[in-house]
Amino acid sequence: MGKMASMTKYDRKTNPLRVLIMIAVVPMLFCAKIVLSEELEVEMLDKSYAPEILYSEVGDKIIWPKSKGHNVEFVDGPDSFSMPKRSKMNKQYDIVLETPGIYYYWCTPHKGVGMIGLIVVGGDTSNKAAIAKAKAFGKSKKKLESMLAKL
Ligand SMILES: [Cu+2]
Repeated sequence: MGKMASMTKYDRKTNPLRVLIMIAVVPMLFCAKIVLSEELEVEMLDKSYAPEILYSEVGDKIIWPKSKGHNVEFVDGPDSFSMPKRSKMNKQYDIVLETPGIYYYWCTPHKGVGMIGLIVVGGDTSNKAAIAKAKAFGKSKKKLESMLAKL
C-alpha cells in the first residue's frame, strides 16, 4: 500500500499531459522569437534608397546589400541611439535596431543629392520634430521635409 501511494505521487509529477504541454510549448516560444524578427532589405540604387522610408519592428534585421559607390551613414535617431560606425563603400551593411523611433541616414558621397533614408521602428514617430532639425545638405533638405510629411 505504501508503494502504491508513492507511485501516485510520482505519477502526478510526471503527468503525461504536463509533459506534452512542455514538449509543445517550449519549442513554440523559440519559434515565436524567430518568426517575429524579420529580415528587411533596402536597395542602394543610383542616387536613392529603395524603399526610402522603411517600416520595421524592434529587433528586425535591416540589410543594405552591397552596391557600388554607396554606403550607409546614420545621422540621427531616438534619444538612446548611439550612432554605429558608417558602413564601408561597396559593402553589405546589416543592423538591428532595438529602440522604437525614427532613424535618419544618408549615403556619404550622395548626401547632398537626395540619397537619404528613414527607418520607422515600432511605428513610433515621436522624435519627428528632432529629425526635422537634423542636418541635411542641398537637395536632401526638401526631400527630408517631404519624407517626414508622409509619416
Ligand atoms: Cu550613394
